[in-house]
Amino acid sequence: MELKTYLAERKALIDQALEKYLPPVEGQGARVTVAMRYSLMAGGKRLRPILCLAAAEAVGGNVSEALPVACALEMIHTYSLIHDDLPAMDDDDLRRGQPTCHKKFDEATAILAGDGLLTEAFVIMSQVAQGLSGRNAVVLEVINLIAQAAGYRGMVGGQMADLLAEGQSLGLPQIEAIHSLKTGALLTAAVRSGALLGGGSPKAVAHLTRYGQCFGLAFQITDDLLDVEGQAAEMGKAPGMDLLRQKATYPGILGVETARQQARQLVSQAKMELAALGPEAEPLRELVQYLLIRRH
Ligand code: GRG
Repeated sequence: MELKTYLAERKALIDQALEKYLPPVEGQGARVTVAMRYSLMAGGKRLRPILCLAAAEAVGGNVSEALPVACALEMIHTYSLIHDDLPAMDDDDLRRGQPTCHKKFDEATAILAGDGLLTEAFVIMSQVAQGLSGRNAVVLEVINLIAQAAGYRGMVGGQMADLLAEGQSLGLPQIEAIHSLKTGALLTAAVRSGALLGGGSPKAVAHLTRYGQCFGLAFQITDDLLDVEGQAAEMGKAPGMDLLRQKATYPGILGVETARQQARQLVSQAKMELAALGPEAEPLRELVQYLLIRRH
């Protein structure tokens, strides 16, 4: 399997579906829908929707049935990036290689664009139940787990803890707790929701959930490493910001080499979780391996 081609094909599929789900950019309140489109279509990796589709595929499920939820996950992720970039939070000027939403528009519009994407995600997911007749209980479980992962029990809670921790010296367990909420929860929810929508057995769903947790932590460690070693042109944002903001990071606590070793360990743990699955799980194997060489 050629991962580069797989990623490009999946990204195209997701971008096409997102186009369909985006609200029209005319009429009352058009400014907010223009801003929603601007940030959503600014060119992210589409990692969360790709993971969701790959997990559905890994358990023999139908990719097209998981596609609406995959798009909803990308909307929730984009909302979190828009709000994270605001002056009240990370105060960033660049995201995905382009001016952040509040720089391109203004702060109020950026807040509303984030709110608009978050709520639209739930419109899309609740409509899935109407399309998958007879599987409403599964869809409801998926909506519930994504809501929990995005909210104060997950990403929002992790973001709060991360902001409060700025300038403090944290230990490894505290960093791990913050990141498993801030970054890991939505990534894990993406994998778990795909496995559920794909009709995975409870055992397969449990394996894939643990895969998602390892993926989430490995993703955060490699994100921290990129902040130390990455190139602005490849990352679409400035490196070195964690140090500047006195953020607690894995390389900051462990050193670059040990952090890299930790990421490798998590990647092999994630792959072990896939051992019970067949060749349909190959994209998930390749995706987690890719974390170790990613440059953005
Ligand atoms: C504002 C509720 C709220 C939460 C913000 C996701 C997040 C929480 C903050 C983003 C800060 C950050 C850079 C975290 C590190 C991991 C991360 C989420 C990176 C960005 O995700 P990618 O690499 O981005 O998947 P693309 O642009 O490819 O979608």
